Order: sequence, then structure tokens, then C-alpha cells
Amino acid sequence: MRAKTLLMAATAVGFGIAALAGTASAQDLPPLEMKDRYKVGFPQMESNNPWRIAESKSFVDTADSCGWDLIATDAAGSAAKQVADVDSMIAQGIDVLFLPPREEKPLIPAVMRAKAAGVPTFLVDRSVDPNVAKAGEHYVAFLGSDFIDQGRRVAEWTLENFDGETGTIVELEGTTGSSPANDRRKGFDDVMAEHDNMTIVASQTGDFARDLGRQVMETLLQAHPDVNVVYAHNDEMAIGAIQALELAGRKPGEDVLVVSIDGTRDALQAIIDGKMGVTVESSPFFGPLACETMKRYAKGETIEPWVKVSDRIFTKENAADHIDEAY
Ligand code: GYE
Repeated sequence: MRAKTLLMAATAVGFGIAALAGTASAQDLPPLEMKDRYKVGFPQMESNNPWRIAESKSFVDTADSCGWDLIATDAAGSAAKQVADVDSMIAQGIDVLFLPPREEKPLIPAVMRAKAAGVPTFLVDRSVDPNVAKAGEHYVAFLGSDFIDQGRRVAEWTLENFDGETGTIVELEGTTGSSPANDRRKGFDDVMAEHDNMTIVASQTGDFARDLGRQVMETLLQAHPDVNVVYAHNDEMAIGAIQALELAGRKPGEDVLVVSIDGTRDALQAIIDGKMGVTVESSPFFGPLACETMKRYAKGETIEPWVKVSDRIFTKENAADHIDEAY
């Protein structure tokens, strides 16, 4: 009972401040005070790949200069644990939440509870189902890339650079139910659907993980030995696929074109080594953007629903120039 009363009081005060500052502006989002230090929640979903580690490090590295007392957790690949981590951060009285939702649907209750508790929430790097939870209403904004466009750009690069007559494509999907897996598939598949000579013969999840990518590729190679294009939704699975292909005696870069997304150090090295064709960037360095967006919000600015990150493209033309800044 007591906790509930407190929560309701906090929300009511929140609305009051927003109205006073004139920031209610159609949004009944919880406001954020301007102050020197903020208690900030960053519930990471997992730490099993270089992308996640680079993202977490970017938040840690930004904390001091942005005045964050950072509470960071690691849900070890479990959406349920990530929800529990958000609940615990709310209970600890965070001022602001930067949430990378592992999957589109299971994190929605956590977003709703953060709002009800008066905690402004920014989704970072992944989003939630837009039919249920909306930027500007349930959370402040989504900070991240255009995943449909990333998939489309990989497809277009593949069409320009594939030199066979007919493409037999295996697609390694990211985490089932995650926004980048849904959208990277859509972007790529829609372009390929317009080309009769390019067929996606199998599409299976490798959970954005190198080892699972390798295992899935091993299995799919048995069913589809004629594969000549592998599209992985991230670099870790692409590297796993390269390992599986090589184990099976194939020559990635010669008889199979491997294409993916992220821009990790290992992927740039694979491009330099001629084993991979392209990776469209998806940057993990969200700390500075999170800081800047949070400060704009605290000043009372209305934040655009989607703070879009623009992505470069890495191929053999420029991979060597960027490998030193890669992660
Ligand atoms: O591509 C992948 C990571 O959500 C954009 O998640 C991110 C993706 C990234 O695990 O490597």
C-alpha cells in the first residue's frame, strides 16, 4: 500500500512540474529536473559479444562527464531478467532509464512501469512493439539505427557485387522477436523478393551469437550445400558462419559471399582478409548521444520520437582505414 501511494504521489508531482515548465506539450511523459548528478539505470541484456561490451563501456565511459551515477546490470540473455532488473532500478529510485529492450514485446510492461513510477525512459539500440508502446507517450524516444534500411543496403550491395547467375541465400537471423532481427529481415527480404534469380532457401535464428551462428550454418550447409550467399543479421553470426563454411571445405569470399551488419573489428579483419564482402555499420557507442538527449530533455525540449543514428558502410575499399577505431 505504502509503495503504491508513494508511486502515485511521485507521478502526480511529475505532471505538476511538467505543466509548470511548459513541457507537457502533448506529452504526459515524466519530466526530468536539471541538476548536477543523476541516478541512471542501464539494464544491459547480455554481454556475450563485442557489440554489447562496447555499448556498456560507452555508458560507463560517459558516466563521469555527464554526471551519471550509473546502475548497470546484465540480464545474461533473459528478457525476464531484464524486466526484473528494470523493476529493481525503479525501486532504487533512478532518475532516468536507458533501456536496450532485448525483445519487442516482453519489455513493454517494464516501460509502462517506469512511466508510472515517474521515470523518463529512453530506448537505446533496440525498440519495442510500436503498436503497443509509443515514443512521446510511454517512453521519451528511441535512440538508434534504421534497421530496415541496414537490411536494404546489404541487399543492394549484394546485388551489385554477386557475380554468379543465381543466388542461393542462407539468412542467419538475430534474436527472435527483437526489433533488429524483424527489421533487418524485412529490409533485405523485400529487396531480394524483387529479383527472381536470388532465392532465400533458409532463414533461421542464430540469436546474434557467434557460436550459434556457426552451429546453425553447419546444419543448414548439409541441407543446402549449394549456398553461395550468406546474409547474417550481425557480424558475430557472420564470423560463426565463416568458421562453419571453412570447416566444410568452402572458401568464403571466393565461392560464398558473406554479408552482414555491425562493423566489429573481427568483421573488418575478415573483409581485409577477403572472406567477407560487406558490413553495414550499426554503432554501439550510445553513451554520448544518450547524455546529450537526456540533457535536452531536462531543459524542457520536446525530443523527436526517433533520434536516428546514421550508419556507414565498410567494404574492402575502406575497412583498413577503420579497423583501428573498431571494437
Ligand atoms: O547489431 C547486435 C547486437 O541491437 C543493434 O544487437 C543491436 C544489435 C547488434 O547484439 O550485434
